[in-house]
Amino acid sequence: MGEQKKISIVGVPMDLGQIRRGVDMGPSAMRYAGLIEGLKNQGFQVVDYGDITIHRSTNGTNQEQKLRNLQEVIKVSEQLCSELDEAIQKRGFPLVLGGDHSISIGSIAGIAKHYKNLGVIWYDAHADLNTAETSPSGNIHGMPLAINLGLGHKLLTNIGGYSPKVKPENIIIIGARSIDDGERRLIKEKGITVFTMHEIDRRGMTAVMEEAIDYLAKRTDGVHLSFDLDAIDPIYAPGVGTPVFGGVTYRESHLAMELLAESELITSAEFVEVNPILDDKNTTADVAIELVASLLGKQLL
Ligand code: NNH
Ligand code: MN
Ligand code: MN
Ligand code: MN
Repeated sequence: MGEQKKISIVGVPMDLGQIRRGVDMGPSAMRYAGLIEGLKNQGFQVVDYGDITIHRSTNGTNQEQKLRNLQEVIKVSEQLCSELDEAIQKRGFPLVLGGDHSISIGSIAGIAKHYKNLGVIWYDAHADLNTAETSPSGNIHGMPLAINLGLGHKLLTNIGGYSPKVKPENIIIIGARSIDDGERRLIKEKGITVFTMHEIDRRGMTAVMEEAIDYLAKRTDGVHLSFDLDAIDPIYAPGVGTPVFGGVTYRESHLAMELLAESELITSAEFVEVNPILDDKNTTADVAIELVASLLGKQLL
């Protein structure tokens, strides 16, 4: 092997985008599972930037029902945005560890400014396309994809000082099986490509991934993978805040990561919603780091 490839890891122990505690322990759970050692054994140079500091308001202010913990989420997003901007300038492959999915607001803000036409693969049981108006929960972790499209509260869409971060035609959602009414409307209106569980069942993961890869390879100059562990069936990944049955299997997810590795399409990634408190041992973090390894080219032989 020639020059050693560098991976820049940033942990975001964020749980303010939803209401179940414990997802803030996601970065520790993945490190504890052996993420760093595994990547080093795979031949990577690993730079761990550690975790971003999350400031919580102790008096419970900002509990605005429609955008829970808005001010705190903004702060974390700005900080993550500049950390990733810096990591990319230092030529590392950004690997972000969540934290709930609201962290994607800051990560994509930091990453998208380095591309003219960033593609995004949103691997998730949910579409995360709500705004304050359509959200059934007020939880910001159900909104990051809309925010990255420039839809939602101005202070969130303008993280990093620009908006939008991604074009609707550069987004592919994979694994969806819980979509809210407002999200369904937005998907149709914007023409966002969604491979729901129906397409995965019917056509198989290989066909779905090949189509996604082919499509994004032709039209983007970089692709961010946003991997929500709740995309995987809770039988295999029980440690998530909003489990939805009937999900992608462990094997199918490995296959998806292997196909992405082979394509050399992915230029940054995040693994989110790992909640060790809700888990069976540390199973979900174990699964997550195995998937990271596959995404980054680990092979059996
Ligand atoms: N769609 C619901 C909401 O907006 C649930 C979102 N939960 C997630 N998204 N875990 O990935 O509140
Ligand atoms: Mn820059
Ligand atoms: Mn999500
Ligand atoms: Mn989800």
